[in-house]
Amino acid sequence: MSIDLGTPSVLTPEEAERSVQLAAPRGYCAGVDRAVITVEKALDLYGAPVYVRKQIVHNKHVVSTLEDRGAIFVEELDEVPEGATVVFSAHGVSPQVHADAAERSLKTIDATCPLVTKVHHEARRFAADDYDILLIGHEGHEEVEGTAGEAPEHIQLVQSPDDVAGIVVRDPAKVAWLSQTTLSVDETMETVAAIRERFPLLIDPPSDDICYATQNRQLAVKEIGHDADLVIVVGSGNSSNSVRLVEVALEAGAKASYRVDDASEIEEAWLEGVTKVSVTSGASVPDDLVQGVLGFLAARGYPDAEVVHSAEESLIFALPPELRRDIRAAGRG
Ligand code: 2E4
Ligand code: SF4
Repeated sequence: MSIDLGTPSVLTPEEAERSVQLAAPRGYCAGVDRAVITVEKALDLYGAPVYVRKQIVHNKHVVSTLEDRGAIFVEELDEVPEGATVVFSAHGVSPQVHADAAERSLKTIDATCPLVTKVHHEARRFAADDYDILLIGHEGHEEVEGTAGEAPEHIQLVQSPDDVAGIVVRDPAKVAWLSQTTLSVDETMETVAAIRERFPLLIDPPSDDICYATQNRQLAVKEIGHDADLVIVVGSGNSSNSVRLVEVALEAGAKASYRVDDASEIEEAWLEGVTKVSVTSGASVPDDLVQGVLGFLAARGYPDAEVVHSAEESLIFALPPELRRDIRAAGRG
């Protein structure tokens, strides 16, 4: 009797050398976790629909999952019916948006990340002390609009070192800088250096504005990406921190790096001749999307991923106080 053992799988030398490294930390940060849970709990507590001003976080899968549960995402408050409940996104809003909501008798739940709120406080403090504030960030990004709205008459946007020559301030001895929370650390430091060259008395923020999660994800992608043939970053196209991870990977030495919303966007051609693949995700990305990418690689003969730990994270934020109060009042706390 002969037993069929099947065809022995013989790996080519190239296949045998293949590796996949997975960044840790990656994906959800404390502020995103809090914001997404805020919308979920608001839906449970008040019932659908719950309105959300702007995408709660910049991830199309998160948004569509919450839409399926009854959230309605709007661009501006005039799309929200009078008296309805509206959640403000993790990126923060200007005081004008709070005032508009009050005027329209909307019930508001503020899911702004506490680390964004911290930057708003810094803006108010420097403005109260009559500083000119140089806000490093990307024009049109919601976080920048919210922070700048705290003191529009004191704040001007600086996007890159190229903008520095054109800065006009009232008193070169009273200039401070702040930044968006999700920028490239290295690029921001270049911009700060250029600003400081023009204004040597420049005042720094009291603590880092680029948050711990952004910094850790950039550190992690450098570690797994500097010698990679390909770095796949999972995240949406409007997610600043996700887009930065592609740039940081390339800057660190990765031969190629692409951002995808999910595995369906990976192009087969990207894998041609690729031995070492590294994978990470932005702060607004649910991990099942990353697992989908690993599954895609496994189906093409890549081995299980090795998780590379670059930093430990344990921060958790309490839910917005206005939501906690309503949860308690409903006897669900
Ligand atoms: C709020 C502040 O700012 P970015 O475009 O990276 O936002 P995203 O929603 O992708 O990430 C979460 C977040 C939210 C980051 N900082
Ligand atoms: Fe907050 Fe940082 Fe997460 Fe943004 S990336 S939501 S600032 S913890």
